[in-house]
Amino acid sequence: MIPIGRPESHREKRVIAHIDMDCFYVQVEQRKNPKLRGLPTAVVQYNSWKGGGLIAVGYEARTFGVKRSMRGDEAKKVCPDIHLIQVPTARGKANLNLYRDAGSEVVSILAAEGRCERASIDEVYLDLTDAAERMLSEMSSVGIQEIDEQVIKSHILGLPKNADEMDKIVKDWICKTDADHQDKLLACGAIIVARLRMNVLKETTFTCSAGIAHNKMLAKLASAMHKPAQQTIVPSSSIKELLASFPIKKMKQLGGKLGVSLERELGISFVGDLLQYSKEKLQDRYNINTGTWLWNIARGINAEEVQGRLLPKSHGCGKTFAGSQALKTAATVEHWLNELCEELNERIQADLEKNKRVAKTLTLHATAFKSNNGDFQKKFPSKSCPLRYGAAKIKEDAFKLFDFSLKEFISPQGAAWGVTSLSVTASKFLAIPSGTSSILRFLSENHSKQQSSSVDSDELSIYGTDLEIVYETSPKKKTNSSIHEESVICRSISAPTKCNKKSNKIKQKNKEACSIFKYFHSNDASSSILNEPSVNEVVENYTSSCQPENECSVELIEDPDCNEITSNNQPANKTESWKYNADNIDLTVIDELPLEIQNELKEWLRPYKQAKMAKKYSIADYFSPSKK
Ligand code: DCP
Repeated sequence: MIPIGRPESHREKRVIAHIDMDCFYVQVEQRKNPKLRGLPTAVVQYNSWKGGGLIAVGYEARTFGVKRSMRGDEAKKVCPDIHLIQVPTARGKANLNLYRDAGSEVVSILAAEGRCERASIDEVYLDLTDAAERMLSEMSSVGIQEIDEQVIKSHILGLPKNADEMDKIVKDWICKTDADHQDKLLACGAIIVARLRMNVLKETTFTCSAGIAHNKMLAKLASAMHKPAQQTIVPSSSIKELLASFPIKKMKQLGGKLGVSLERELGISFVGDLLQYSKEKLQDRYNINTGTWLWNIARGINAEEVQGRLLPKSHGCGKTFAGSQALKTAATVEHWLNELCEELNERIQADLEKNKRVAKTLTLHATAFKSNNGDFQKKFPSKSCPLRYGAAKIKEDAFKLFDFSLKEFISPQGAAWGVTSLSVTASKFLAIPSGTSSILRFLSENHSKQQSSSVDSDELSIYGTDLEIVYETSPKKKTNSSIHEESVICRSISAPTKCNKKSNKIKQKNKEACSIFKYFHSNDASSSILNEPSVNEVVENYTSSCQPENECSVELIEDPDCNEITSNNQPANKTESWKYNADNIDLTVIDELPLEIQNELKEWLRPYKQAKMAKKYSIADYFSPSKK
């Protein structure tokens, strides 16, 4: 996806580092078995055909010509002494937990100096602007005195290349007192990054490489330029030269169709070649955003912020079934989906326990072929639905998603098919409220008082204890699915048996209530924490939320491709849901709540945080049954 093509004006002097671990899986294996250190080593995929596909190649093996595109047998030919380590396996597929955990160790060390974004299993962006500014102001009187050897080994783009005097050239650049402010900040960034890299080495034994620049794009390009265990600095004055010879295909976003179009239609080979086109021309040829983004990257402009994110954005479990292994029956697909969903469930449960966050969306991706017609370009559609915790539910929903997609894939005539890869992903993570007075607890207590309800508030909490309560505003309806038969659903995280005992009671108590619960429940996408409609319900809700006349801002599916799940078998069984346009809520009522709750609410209501109206209502108005 092309990032938003924004100008970079407000923080031109940012100091951004991109840290990339060197031959990461190999280093992890070498730490596990130190005898492998210094020896040619590669990590191979689980599939052992022709010695398994190489997925990580150590630098010693690279000197023999071993490449990631090779299979183990081929690597043995060019490097007979190579040590091939097989990726650990579980449930008949690769288990990457060892590497993920090692990546987390590194992130926790790197996060010490500034905003840190975990970009992949072994890559991190850091925004070191504040740390560099601090260092610069501390040094302003005395200048940079001592420089670590690692800093002196930095590569600084645009400096004369004289191997004999490189140390002196770099040292002079780092310590230059009359350098401009931007370069001084980069010099401080380089010192900080060298220190962080040393810390990573000391604490984990891993080496990494880094790029230090004024934005993420340039930092990323630079980190790959000198590996392993080196760092590269991109002063503003060097950007033009760097991009003039930087192949567009090496830019992450230009590896696909857009890159091909630039090459074929505009004759562009290097990023700098784009300079010959005006912004208007690029916008006309592509679209406003892509055109602006292309115009910007030609000049090394990139305003993307480093996201403060130490945790992975999503968890995905997948497996490929190449050649004769392709899955050709629903039963084999179900078998593998079960395995993948088991693993996904374990990972999101561990994530929930450790990081106190829940995933909102389950997505099923697959690649497949079909036998009947020439439409072999047709992709197997990816589908999403709200994620319901629990292995059985995930399996059930994943299989339904697969079923929907398959029907679409083989329509209209139907055909024999084969699946060559399958994956399930949990994404759109949301922090769960911390502390004892969660919004639900607070509201439930107040609500209970107002309704003279005897619902035991100890049982109303999000994840905090055992139970979750979900309020459904619609009259009970029948679906083909057996997933949701109750209009109030209790969900148990740790004690399933307690769940159903009180559901009918609670259901009765809250049946007619029109409370702020429902407002939050139906207007905020995060309400999927509370309610997890089945895939069938999503079909209905999603279909209805796509109607242009529907004012409701509830969107149960957030599939970026707006990948509609069609409800082939579903009657248009519309439920009456609580639809409250966020613009019609007087958000100033939030000020009446305790501060902790206010903060929590503001997080939930982030998209609507601008209060649009003068204060007219009180919080009590939203509790009133007549308010509906
Ligand atoms: N990886 C994988 N399959 C791929 C590519 C990578 O499983 N097709 C894994 C193994 C790598 C890790 O991801 O060790 C990081 O990938 P990188 O592309 O960053 O490559 P390396 O870290 O292995 O090497 P380099 O030092 O070139 O970055």
